[in-house]
Amino acid sequence: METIRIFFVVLLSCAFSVHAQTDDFVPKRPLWTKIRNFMRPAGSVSAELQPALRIAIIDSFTKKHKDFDKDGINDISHGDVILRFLQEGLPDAEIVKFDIDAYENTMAGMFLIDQAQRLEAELKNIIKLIENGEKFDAINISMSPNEKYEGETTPENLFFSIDSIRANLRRGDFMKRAREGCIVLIEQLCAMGIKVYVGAGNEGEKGNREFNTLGLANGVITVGALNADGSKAAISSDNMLVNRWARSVFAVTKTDDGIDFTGDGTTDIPYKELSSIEEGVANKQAKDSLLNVITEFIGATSVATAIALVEDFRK
Ligand SMILES: [Ca+2]
Ligand SMILES: [Ca+2]
Repeated sequence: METIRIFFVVLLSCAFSVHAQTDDFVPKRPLWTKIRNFMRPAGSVSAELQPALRIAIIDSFTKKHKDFDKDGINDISHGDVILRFLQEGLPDAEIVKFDIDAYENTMAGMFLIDQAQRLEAELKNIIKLIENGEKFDAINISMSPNEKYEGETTPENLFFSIDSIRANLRRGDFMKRAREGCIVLIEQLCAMGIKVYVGAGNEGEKGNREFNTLGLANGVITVGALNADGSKAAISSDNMLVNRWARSVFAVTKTDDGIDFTGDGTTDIPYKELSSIEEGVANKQAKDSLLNVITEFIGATSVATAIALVEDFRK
């Protein structure tokens, strides 16, 4: 194989050295395009160009989710909130976004209507990229396609019911089958040595009647949420699948030009991106007008998931 590749490299460089002056050379000769694509499949990045640390984040990036200025209009997507924690925690990492909203208004979107179906599609995309030579060290999945506890299964014995729960998922409707599909793909990624982080889910205050099915995958890191003082957060799901706990609650404060929601004092969303602030309003005015209405803190297992990943990869 290597010999064939070297042969093509030589062949290709000869071809380009002869025809380099002809701008439209490649488009008029699709054969060369085919050879070039063989040499470097679409989407691949050569190993020497890749940064030391490469993280995938699968989340919702198109739909706005969080309303910071409490005017009833959301200001930022769920994915962008989580992304910010990863970027600040691992400033040297390359973080690649996989947007589950991207299927909206597409042909695929007609079939991928459930969140787990979209997640399954993105996990398949990541595996394809890896097969094409891309590297990922970790995957952040701050999503929880939940299932209800059934029969004798409780948070305290959930671990021992994994086989029977998964058998039920396989026999279930398209949404249940997508959950099992995600579990299989996550196990495949874990077996490649990639650390996959999923949130435990936010079922704590609701009585832990549901659990995140992604936590059923062998090798996955399922993260529960802690308060700032290290105690378990009431909102966090808590069950036998949770094998990691991380801080999830961070104060939201005002900076000179926006809002800091990661607790480090740097701006994470500028005032001008908040829905209540009209463009052109001075920062000072924006700051004052938000004085009493701003959300006080942010926190859920989705944040804890990113924090656990950051803690594990921070040098
Ligand atoms: Ca708003
Ligand atoms: Ca910040």
